[in-house]
Amino acid sequence: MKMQSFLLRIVLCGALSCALPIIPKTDQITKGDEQLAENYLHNYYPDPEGTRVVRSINNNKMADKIRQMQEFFGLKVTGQLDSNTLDEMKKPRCGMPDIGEFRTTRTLNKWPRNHLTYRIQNFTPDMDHADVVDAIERAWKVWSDVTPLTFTRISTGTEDILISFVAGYHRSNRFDRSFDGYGNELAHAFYPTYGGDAHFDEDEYWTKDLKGTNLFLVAAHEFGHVLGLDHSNTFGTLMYPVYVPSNPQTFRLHEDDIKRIQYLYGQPENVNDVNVNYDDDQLEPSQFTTNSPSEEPSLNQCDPHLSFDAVATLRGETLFFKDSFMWRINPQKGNIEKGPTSDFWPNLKGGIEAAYELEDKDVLFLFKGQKYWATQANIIQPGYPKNIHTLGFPRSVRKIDAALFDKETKRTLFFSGDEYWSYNETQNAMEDGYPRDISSHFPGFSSTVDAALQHNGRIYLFSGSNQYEFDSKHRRLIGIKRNNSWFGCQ
Ligand SMILES: *[C@@H]1O[C@H](CO)[C@@H](O)[C@H](O)[C@H]1NC(C)=O
Ligand SMILES: CC(=O)N[C@H]1CO[C@H](CO)[C@@H](O)[C@@H]1O
Ligand SMILES: [Zn+2]
Ligand SMILES: [Zn+2]
Repeated sequence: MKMQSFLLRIVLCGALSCALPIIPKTDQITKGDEQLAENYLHNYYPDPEGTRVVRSINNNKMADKIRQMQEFFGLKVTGQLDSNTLDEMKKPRCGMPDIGEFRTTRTLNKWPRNHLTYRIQNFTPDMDHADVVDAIERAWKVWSDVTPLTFTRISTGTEDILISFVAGYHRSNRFDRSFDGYGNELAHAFYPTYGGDAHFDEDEYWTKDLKGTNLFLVAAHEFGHVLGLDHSNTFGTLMYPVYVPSNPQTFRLHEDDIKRIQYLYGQPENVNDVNVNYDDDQLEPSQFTTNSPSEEPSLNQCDPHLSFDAVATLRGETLFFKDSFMWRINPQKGNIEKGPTSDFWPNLKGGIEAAYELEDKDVLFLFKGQKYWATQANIIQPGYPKNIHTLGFPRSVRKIDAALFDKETKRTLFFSGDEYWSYNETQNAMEDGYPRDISSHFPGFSSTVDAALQHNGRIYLFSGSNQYEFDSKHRRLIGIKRNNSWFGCQ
């Protein structure tokens, strides 16, 4: 019997209380473990729609979530609740998700000003007041040391950030939340757009040292969320979701956390004051450092020589990909946002080479080398990445340069080298008679395509810093444009 169906049997039997097969002791999964895993994945690996995936009902989806979680923590990716995975799930951690919709809805991911106030609403009986105040102050200092931000404690008036100790079910301005008693979830916080408050589970035993849960360490992490950071999968960073007890006296912020917070707020005003002599050799490179926000200043959307790697629509916005960054243009709001691709898809590390959206299915496809992903907003769909050859490309095709979905004819065009293919999305098959020569079917175009888009009855082929605009029905060249009007540049 394959392991997967074996596990499925255990689960179904557990639910229906039929006779259990003999389970090897090491892999024994109790009903409690199952429930814990279900809650864990629901909370930290949420579905965009917020639907709960129940293991016994939807085993495939559950296995996909387990895989996502295993990938995040660098565990062996099995899609099964093995003992290492369960052990990881039982560790005390932060209540914020490791992946999730919150990334897409976060239109404003930082505070609009640098001087912020906070109020400590109540105190934990576990510690002296003065020790609580001290731990909170030092937790803010972790972030103010490396940014131009300042944090001032107030006891009356309207604060920016409210800090509370609460147990069990509680309400906060817009959300009902529940803490889970002692252990597991220790605290959670709200991103700047959601008010920026921080809640600590009163059912923990909070301490200034490591006898209980160290308040300073947890607060410093939560304040990272309050400032707009999400979780890092690099062990050793402050924004790693699991609580790792370490000496609070010798605490040093990880290079990765520094890069990410400075990406949002910049460096402190007086850089000389900062003691950031980190030994680079000892730091593991992470997904976020590979995405290197430091490249950012060199990418100016109004640079007339700028070229793009991929262009696609997504839910009414237009996305332009370049290296590890992307711009999102929202025509309704008229605003342009720029950020690391990893803000949206932490596992993709940028380098997207082609992209297209199927609006009807609300799916965006992203291509990189021989792999491609289907994503719904920022959630990578189960079963991906797949190999591009499953789409019907010959082995000689090593990568896709560009893709577009032509809404008029309901087919997807893929460009690679000097040829293009037409794919029938209804049949899920390449159409006969392809590949064709790009230059003979897009008269006037004699180059390779970097990025492609269909928009308002026009096909745009991007090549270098030029855009070739075609009438999508007749493939008539309307014009060659070298303009950044997509970005409203002067
Ligand atoms: C795609 O396939 C379907 C089903 O065979 C067919 O009805 C449709 O016309 C095809 N679309 C294109 C654009 O060829
Ligand atoms: C002034 C000008 O030519 N603007 C065009 C620039 O490119 C976009 C997209 O191709 C067009 O929509 C503009 O009309
Ligand atoms: Zn967290
Ligand atoms: Zn709360």
